Amino acid sequence: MAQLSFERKYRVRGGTLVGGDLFDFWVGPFYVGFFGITTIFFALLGTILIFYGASLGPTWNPWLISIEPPPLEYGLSPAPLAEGGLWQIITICAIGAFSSWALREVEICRKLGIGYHVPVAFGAAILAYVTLVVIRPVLMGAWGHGFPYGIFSHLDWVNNVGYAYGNFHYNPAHMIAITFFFTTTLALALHGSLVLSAVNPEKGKEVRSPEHEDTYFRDFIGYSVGPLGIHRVGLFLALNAGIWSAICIVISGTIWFDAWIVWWDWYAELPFWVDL
Ligand code: UQ2
Repeated sequence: MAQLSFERKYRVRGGTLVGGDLFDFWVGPFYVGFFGITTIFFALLGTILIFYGASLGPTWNPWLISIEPPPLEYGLSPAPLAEGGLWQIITICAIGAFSSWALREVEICRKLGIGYHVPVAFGAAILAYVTLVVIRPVLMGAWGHGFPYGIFSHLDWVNNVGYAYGNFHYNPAHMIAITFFFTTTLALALHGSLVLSAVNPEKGKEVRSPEHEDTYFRDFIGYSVGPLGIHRVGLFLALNAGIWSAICIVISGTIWFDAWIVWWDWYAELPFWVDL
């Protein structure tokens, strides 16, 4: 079905989670919905507050602007606006905007009668962010453990937190997360190149079918995961990259306090050689 007539057929009322028909409309190509309105509200308010915070700070250099979380002394209480209170409200706006965006995705899925894979996948990214700025700070007892909202400042935060546990690359969950990030790029490179190789034949030649793609990999490595399977593999790898990232940071400072290299002492302490 042609794109335009398909969209005319499926752009119908219904499937909303809240608000009934009230926000059930499109603006140009964009579905709005209740959560479109809340997305715009939180995103706009958060952005305005970032600019306000920048106006209180020492610089307009976009690389150096930074909205800092409250000092650790404030614990988990609300802080004055200029001392981390802005960071707290901006964090609420960010979570409000991300969650609204995910729920707008859900409403679009419901309208079309498709699965919820996209909002679930976005949920893994939201989980990683919420782990950094809510779950871990709450477990550690201070909003000051969240990361600052600035381009260079958040890089400095990652650097400093990493070295607070010796060398973060010894964190086993961090190792697993990195392995999933790298494997995600491997899978997408294999998939993207394979699809393009089949659908972009030499001039004048026919587009090749998914069977050609299967046969390529069977000839090559004796196995093809299949044109549907590769997308299952891809989603699995990408979700795990985000989830293990969240795990690797949330265990640091909550259940593990030492340098991460010390964690590997269990290996030296195995019974086979501990008494040698
Ligand atoms: C495949 C297939 C595709 C693909 C790719 C494969 C026809 C178009 C890339 C090959 C993938 C394999 C063997 C699994 C790779 C696993 C990891 C963990 C990287 O068979 O079906 O569809 O795009």
